[in-house]
Amino acid sequence: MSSTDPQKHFLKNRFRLFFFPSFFFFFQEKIMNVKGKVILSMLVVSTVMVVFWEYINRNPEVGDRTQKDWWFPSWFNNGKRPEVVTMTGWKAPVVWEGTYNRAILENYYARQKITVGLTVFAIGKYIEHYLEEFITSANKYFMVGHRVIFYIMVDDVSRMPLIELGPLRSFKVFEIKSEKRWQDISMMRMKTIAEHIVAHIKNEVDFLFCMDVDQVFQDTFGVETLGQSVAQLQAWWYKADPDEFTYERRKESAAYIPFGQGDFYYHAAIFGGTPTQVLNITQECLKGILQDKKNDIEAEWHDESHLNKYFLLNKPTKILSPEYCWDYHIGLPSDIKTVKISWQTKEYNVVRNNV
Ligand code: 5GW
Ligand code: MN
Repeated sequence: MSSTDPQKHFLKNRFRLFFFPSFFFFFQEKIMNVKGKVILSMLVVSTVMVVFWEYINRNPEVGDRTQKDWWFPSWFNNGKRPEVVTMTGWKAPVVWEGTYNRAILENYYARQKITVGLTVFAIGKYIEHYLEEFITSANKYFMVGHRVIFYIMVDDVSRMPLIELGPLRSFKVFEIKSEKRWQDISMMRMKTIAEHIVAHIKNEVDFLFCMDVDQVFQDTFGVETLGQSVAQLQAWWYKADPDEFTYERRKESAAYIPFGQGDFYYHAAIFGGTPTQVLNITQECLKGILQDKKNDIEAEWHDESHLNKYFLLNKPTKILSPEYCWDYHIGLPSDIKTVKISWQTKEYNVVRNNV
């Protein structure tokens, strides 16, 4: 797995490119003996080789981030998206269709031999209602060509649907006890995910995503989504002003975000990152949830309110555009080029029998 700092990497390349050639030109007239020429040409050749080697092994995301300064040919920065926000104020990429080069990224991550985990919960009627379609579509579109482990949490393993997975895919099923209230089913996922990361997931995967089950993969959800700490833009709010967001606005809640603050409204249906980062996300959200319980308050949008508070304080290193989790009830505006995951219709009367 790579931990290259793209910024440092970039400066290093610049130094090599600009410093060495000027050095050669300055001494060109003085060093005219054969020995000098040989050394000089060896230096030139080795410099060219080093630059070439660095070019081959560069972090593929550098090209996406340093849009103006990059000295490689502009054909590398293919297809930008000027009509949408593709970079945050803290310089994290917002991944939209057309802002990445999949072939280069695939090549890079294939050499890292990564394993990606995906946690999903199906409790009660959600097993029959959503699980099979979620896993079947994930099998087809999630990180194709890379090792994937699905972590499936159900309240009754005997009702697990039979699903045949493709090569490089495997799954682990865990039986967890159901919470009485649906709000708690949703919120206590944070606790279960944290426990499983500590117990085994941290040793099994390089990256981990956590997703709602009531959605279906429609198109490639690939390595362009990988990062240290990854958040998903909520489809209904991606163009709204932060003061309109449905953040928790009561001071008494741990999820409180005052008006005038906030970057984006993140969707709790998808978040991810490295196991260490996801552990921190889930532990911090759980802390907030438990503190609220102690103070007899519940955030307006439950775990999602706490996740939004977390990402306000700990900025995500990558954000996924609403193309990654789209609700067709909005329609299909031109911003949305390819829908990678779509929401399932909410049939609350069918699936929600508990209060
Ligand atoms: C049931 C009734 C109301 C709300 C949630 C549930 C519920 C959620 C459930 O009965 N079983 C279950 O497994 N869940 C898990 O929590 C699913 O993984 C689900 O995707 C996640 C969040 O609940 P959602 O998807 O119903 O919530 P929203 O915010 O997408 O409407
Ligand atoms: Mn959902």
